[in-house]
Amino acid sequence: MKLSREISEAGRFVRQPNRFTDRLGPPEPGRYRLYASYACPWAQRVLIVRELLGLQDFLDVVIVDPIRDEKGWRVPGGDPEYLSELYHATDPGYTGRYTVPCVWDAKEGRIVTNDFPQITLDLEMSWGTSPNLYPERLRPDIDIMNDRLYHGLNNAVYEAGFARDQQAYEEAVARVFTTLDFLEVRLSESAYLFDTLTDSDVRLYTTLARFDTVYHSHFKCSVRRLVDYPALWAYARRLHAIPAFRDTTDLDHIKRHYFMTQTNINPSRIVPVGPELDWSP
Ligand SMILES: N[C@@H](CCC(=O)N[C@@H](CS)C(=O)NCC(=O)O)C(=O)O
Repeated sequence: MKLSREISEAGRFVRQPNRFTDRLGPPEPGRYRLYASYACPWAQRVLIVRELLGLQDFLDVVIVDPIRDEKGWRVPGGDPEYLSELYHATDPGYTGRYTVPCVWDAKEGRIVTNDFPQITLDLEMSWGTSPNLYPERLRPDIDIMNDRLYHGLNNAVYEAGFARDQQAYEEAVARVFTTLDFLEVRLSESAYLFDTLTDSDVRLYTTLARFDTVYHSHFKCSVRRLVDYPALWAYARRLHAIPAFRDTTDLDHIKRHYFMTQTNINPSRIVPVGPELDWSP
């Protein structure tokens, strides 16, 4: 499995760099197509921002099949059959994992970007400005928060789940819960991470949406559940009530993807029943 290349000698998961890092040009109907999975937290960020900013006419979306086999993500409708074909059309020598989210430029016939942290910022800075999810006055603070969220939570849950070493796992789990504890305090004083809804809330939400259903069990982030954090759980449900968040949250795709595709962690491919969660605000 290619993921094994991203396991260090010390058994830590070290994510591959993003291969395609060009920036999106100006919006042009029919030109750009986002390949996304409802299962993937990095892809859901882009789906949420696209809908919040009303960019549906400028960014087409293709949702890939949630179950991935050894050939990678499959495209329902078969154009192309596998996402890998777009990676190889762009770079015939590509040897990494074929990841979502990525943006295909139909005009130039290439993947412009699979650089997930930058895609939402590009949309926010140059494609749609209302609501302003990346206001200039908050940018330095949002950048710091996003960095903290990535290392302490968004990617740390993967570091816990994919660790091949007890100490590496424990270190990642400790970071996850230190971060959740910090966020619980912050969100007990404020409705959003800042005084208005921002890119950071989108990034936090997609990890929280998967936490009790997948990360708590499958990735062994088991110290506490999201529902054990009153302010964070209320915040997650409040965001879920916003259509752009709710419409792009598909727990069926999420569960089937993680439990049936990551067979290194769950060889039986059994998808758990539950947990029962009431997402109403
Ligand atoms: N582009 C990043 C993050 C995006 C990412 O990991 N997406 C996952 C889904 S959540 C994916 O597409 N994985 C494909 C694979 O592992 O083959 C990476 O290369 O690690």
